[in-house]
Amino acid sequence: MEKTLAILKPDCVRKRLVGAVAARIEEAGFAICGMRMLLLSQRDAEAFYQVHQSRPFFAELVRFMTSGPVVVMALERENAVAGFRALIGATDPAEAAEGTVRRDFADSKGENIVHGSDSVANGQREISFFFATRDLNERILLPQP
Ligand code: 3AN
Repeated sequence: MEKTLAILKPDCVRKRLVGAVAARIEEAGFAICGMRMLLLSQRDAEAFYQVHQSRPFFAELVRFMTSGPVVVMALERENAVAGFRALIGATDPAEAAEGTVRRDFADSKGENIVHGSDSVANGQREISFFFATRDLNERILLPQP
């Protein structure tokens, strides 16, 4: 089954929206196979967002992502990567479709509540950045809805 990585960003935790966002994730049919809360170090944030290192917003992105705890989730569903990006909406909440997580909860392009992997290959890479294989509960171990 396809997997994707979600990060509930520091703004999501600060606004006490972890439960609301997790509910939307589960309502959209995703199984949570792994979940933990952690504070990203500067080094981890730089490594995780390495592809963006030459972008003008890189320093701001790293500063924000290390500004408080995040919740990382490994999610599983058919078409998980595209389905999750549809659920969260466009990067800029002003451009995100109605009913999406970012449209409803995010303040700006930078502080946009949630991260979702942008391809299946990146999803696998990003999940292994945060989770050991033994920490992932495959869907077969989770009760079906
Ligand atoms: P997405 O998270 O929707 O895939 P990307 O890959 O374009 O968006 O950007 C990665 C992250 O960088 C975004 N989640 C966002 O928080 C941040 N970001 C993107 N554009 C900007 C910007 N103009 N200013 C500040 N942060 C930005």
